[in-house]
Amino acid sequence: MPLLLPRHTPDGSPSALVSDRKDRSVTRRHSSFKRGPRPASASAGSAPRHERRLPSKLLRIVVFGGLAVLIGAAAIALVVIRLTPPAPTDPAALQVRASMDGFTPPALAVKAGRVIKIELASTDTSMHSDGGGWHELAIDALGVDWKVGPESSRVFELPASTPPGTYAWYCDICCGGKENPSMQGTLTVSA
Ligand SMILES: [Cu+2]
Repeated sequence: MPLLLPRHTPDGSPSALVSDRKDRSVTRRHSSFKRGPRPASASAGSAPRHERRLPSKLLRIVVFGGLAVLIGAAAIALVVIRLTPPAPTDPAALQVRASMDGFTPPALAVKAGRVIKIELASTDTSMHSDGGGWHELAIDALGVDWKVGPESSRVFELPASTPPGTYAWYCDICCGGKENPSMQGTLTVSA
């Protein structure tokens, strides 16, 4: 009887206790592994990594952002420089700007009986493979063939004796020649 009772009850409980103790020790070890050394090493190792990564990321963002801003500013500057005509040398002259995009303005209207001064400017640079930035204002009917170099201007004159009429002008240097509609314009001389 006494043998049976201890066998039965201690058989279950001691083993259970042992197993419990083992489990606790295991969980302790586990927890000690999880909460103890691991987090310490992980936090010690990963936190500085994060701190190291953040500045490098910021640096990349700053560098790439700066490069993007610089490239954008350079592109805008190039466009502005290209679109900015040379300053008129003769404010009294009619201003005509020529570029690969055409003439600005594409039409002029003047009164007959007086000298017509026209300042022709090229806003294109010499880097243009088509014509090298040179443009022309030619009016066959008047024997006019004015030419201007890249990023420069010249003042030309039509005599006061120019008869009233509508004269087509063209540039035959660039953009496929005088057949290109954008390289054409009209001078109207009214009586
Ligand atoms: Cu032209």
